Amino acid sequence: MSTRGTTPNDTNFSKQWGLNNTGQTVNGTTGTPDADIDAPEAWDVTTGSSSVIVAVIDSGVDYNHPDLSANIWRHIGETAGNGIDDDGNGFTDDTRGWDFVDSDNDPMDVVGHGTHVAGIIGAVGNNSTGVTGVA
Ligand SMILES: [Ca+2]
Ligand SMILES: [Ca+2]
Ligand SMILES: [Ca+2]
Ligand SMILES: [Ca+2]
Repeated sequence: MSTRGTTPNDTNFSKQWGLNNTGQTVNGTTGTPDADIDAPEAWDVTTGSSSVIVAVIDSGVDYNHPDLSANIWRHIGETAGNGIDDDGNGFTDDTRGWDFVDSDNDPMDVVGHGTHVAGIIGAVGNNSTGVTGVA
């Protein structure tokens, strides 16, 4: 049980069984109480830090998603759109990561899975919108 009651105000948080399962009904199915990762209890300790960078290797990410864009990593060592690999890491203009399928600098998600995974990790929490990420 969360002692400080750290729960976010995101509109769909109550549907996120994996984070906090109180036996609530989601889409007609009743959950199993406490079959979750005890996220509110963890958030009593910390809600994460913007200094922690998490890489998601998946189908890409919708970096413009309204519940993700504020938390999307930006490569400060790379100048966008100048056609130069400014930081010398082998990838030109990789300001948001790299698309290894198309070999370009636009990792926009084409199927949605990567965006879903990124949201589980880093959707903006407590912004009265959508879901909340673990961090
Ligand atoms: Ca729990
Ligand atoms: Ca680069
Ligand atoms: Ca560049
Ligand atoms: Ca949110």
